[in-house]
Amino acid sequence: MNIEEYIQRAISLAETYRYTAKPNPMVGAILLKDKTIIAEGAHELFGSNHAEVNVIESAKKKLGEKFKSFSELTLICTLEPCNHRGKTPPCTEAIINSGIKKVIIGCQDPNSRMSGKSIKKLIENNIEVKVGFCENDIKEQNKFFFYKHNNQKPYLTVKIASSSDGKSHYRNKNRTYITSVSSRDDVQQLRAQYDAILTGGNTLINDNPRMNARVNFEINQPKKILLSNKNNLDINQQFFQDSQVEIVKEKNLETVINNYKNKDYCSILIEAGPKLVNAFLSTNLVDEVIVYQSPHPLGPNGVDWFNKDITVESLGFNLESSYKIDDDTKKIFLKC
Ligand code: AOF
Ligand code: ZN
Repeated sequence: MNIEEYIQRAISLAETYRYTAKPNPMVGAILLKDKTIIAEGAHELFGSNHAEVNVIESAKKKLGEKFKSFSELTLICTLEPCNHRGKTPPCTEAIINSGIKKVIIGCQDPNSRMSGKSIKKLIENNIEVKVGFCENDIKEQNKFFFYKHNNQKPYLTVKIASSSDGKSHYRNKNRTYITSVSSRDDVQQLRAQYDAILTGGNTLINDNPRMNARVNFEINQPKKILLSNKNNLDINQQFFQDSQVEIVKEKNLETVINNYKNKDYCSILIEAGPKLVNAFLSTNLVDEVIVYQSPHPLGPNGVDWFNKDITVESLGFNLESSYKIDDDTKKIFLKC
């Protein structure tokens, strides 16, 4: 196997933990003696050991049996090891202390706290470092993480369910189901990918939503962000029952989103009614719009998503893909 093949293997190890590592990046690591894999590891769970620590710990069990000293081994890792004391101690320290003398890194960490600094630290400690293998795959795997650190803001997606005549719900009526059961299942998978779900006070009152991801695999549930300055919130509502809810009273949406610049949120899914959705779409903050479109109309008692003559395209988005989910159509639009 060549370096790229080992990195690809480490990318696959990392992928297993897509839903539990977030909002941290998925990272995989391998320890090699010559061409033999001695140990493998990944960042499995947000807040717990990083990949490098896991692989070193796993290799320690084979010390004396498969190798005599860590100086014989090469560490392969998909992302530049961290150099900070966050939820866990710095990986650079663990690498230096282990005695490893060669490190091969897929891609530099875009997080400004590491970005190149960890590589420098390893080199200063007489470790041979090679960087830059399968970078595009690593960036693609950690799309939201790279976006957040490169743009200083979380990736924002607006999701709406629309009737064939462009309506959101019936006037004066609680909760309208517009799309099929399969589309609603797809929304659960979508939610599972995001670090937070943002909604507004009206949706909370009208729909009594849970706004969690109901999927049949283990995930780090998205946090909930409620934009509302209502003082009479009913905290017994199911919305408040599971994952952590942050109530935000600030009205300026740029300020709201800017507040997440230094927080552990790389992606936010906005699921709200026409008022809040249009407010977001009139800013420059939204990166993606997903429309689940039903073939059925709501008619004159329905409330429009957009004012007359406004379409998602006219708001500055291009259709990226479109496909059927039962009789519904899922359309994904990206910012031009
Ligand atoms: C690594 N190996 O497996 C991962 C890294 O809050 P913490 O302590 O978990 O640190 C999170 C940051 O560490 C994250 O923003 C990213 O820069 C880096 N992730 N680094 O050495 C890993 N997951
Ligand atoms: Zn680390």
